[in-house]
Amino acid sequence: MKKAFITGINGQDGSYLAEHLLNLGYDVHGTIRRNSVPENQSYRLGKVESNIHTYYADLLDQTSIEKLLMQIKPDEVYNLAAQSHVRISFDIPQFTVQTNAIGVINLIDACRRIVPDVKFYQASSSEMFGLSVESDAFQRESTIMNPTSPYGCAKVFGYNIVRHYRRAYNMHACNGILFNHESPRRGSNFVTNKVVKEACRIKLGLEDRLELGNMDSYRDWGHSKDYVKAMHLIVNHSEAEDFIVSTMETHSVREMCDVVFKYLGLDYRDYVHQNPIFLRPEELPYLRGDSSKARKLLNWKPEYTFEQLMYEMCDHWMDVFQGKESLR
Ligand code: NAP
Ligand code: F7E
Repeated sequence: MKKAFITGINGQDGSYLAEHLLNLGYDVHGTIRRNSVPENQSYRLGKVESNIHTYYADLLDQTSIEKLLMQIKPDEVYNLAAQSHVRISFDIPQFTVQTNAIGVINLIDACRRIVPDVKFYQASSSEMFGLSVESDAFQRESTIMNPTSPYGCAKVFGYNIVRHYRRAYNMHACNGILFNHESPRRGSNFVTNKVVKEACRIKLGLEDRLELGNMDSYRDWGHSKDYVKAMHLIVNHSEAEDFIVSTMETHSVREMCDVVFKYLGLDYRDYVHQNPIFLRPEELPYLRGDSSKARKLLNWKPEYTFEQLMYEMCDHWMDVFQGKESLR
């Protein structure tokens, strides 16, 4: 039985990855951070919590990481732990850089010393590309990185240190450069879940307005369930390499509002207002990933369309607000 170790297992991706790896027959281990309120911390793991092993650890606490690597001796390590909110990275830049950059070297160096043959996956991000777009309006593996946030800058360090350890120490270390991916389990301060949740409340008469920041930025939005399958394929590819994972489509925040509100029988223009408080000091205006390499070498492609993703999120929140909650 192969052993997988997932940092940030109670996050959106960690929970879907745990389910996917269990289905593939893995023994699944993962880390959770200590929180003063333990209730609900593992709610995303509801379906699988009794079938996995969870431990308190923090990427910034080297001893906690080393102890677990020595104890578990995993075959595969998925580093998903991060301060993952781009706007909040402007508020807490040093914590973001500590976790998203220094945290990666803490973990990969511990792997080099304790489990040098491990297959290592780093959760890299399209946010690393920032302002760079190719002339055909895509970002791909060869696109120059020009990040626009503390989050993006820190992820560029993580990406580079993983490539360095691959070359310097011959480690099987890979980056998945994932474009935005969402689900009913997405944190509700990311734009998709914020829009869906508030639109459902408006539909049910519980709310009458929704305030957003920049509605004219474009994102390549996929489903987390599809993307965790790519993580497993990336790390198990014969060569340790870096791969873009994306839908190859892009939509503006405004278009996303239109799709969500229309599905609920509403017109977003009647409810959505801009509030500058949600604008960012520097914006990343446009993302569209070229995932041809992953599609060709890994035989991966997303199953969800953009509309199916948004409809699933709407159905989830309508169920929640009507007392029929189910973990999706
Ligand atoms: P998420 O839901 O925010 O999960 C992040 C996890 O990391 C949480 O369990 C969090 O714990 C944990 N964490 C935060 N700081 C930590 C620290 N210092 N030590 C240990 N654990 C820590 O994010 P996600 O959407 O699942 O994303 C997973 C990874 O993919 C992240 O690295 C993210 O940056 C990256 N990524 C995400 C996307 C996307 O669109 N979702 C795209 C590209 C890359 P708490 O809940 O206790 O904070
Ligand atoms: O913003 C705009 C905002 O916070 C998307 C993370 O998973 O993907 C994610 O980062 C867009 C931006 O995600 C609001 O300005 C407008 O242009 O949902 P988001 P993100 O910043 O793209 C990347 C790939 C990651 O790696 C990250 O971990 O929507 N926007 N109004 C808003 N965004 C938010 N959050 N709230 C608003 O009210």
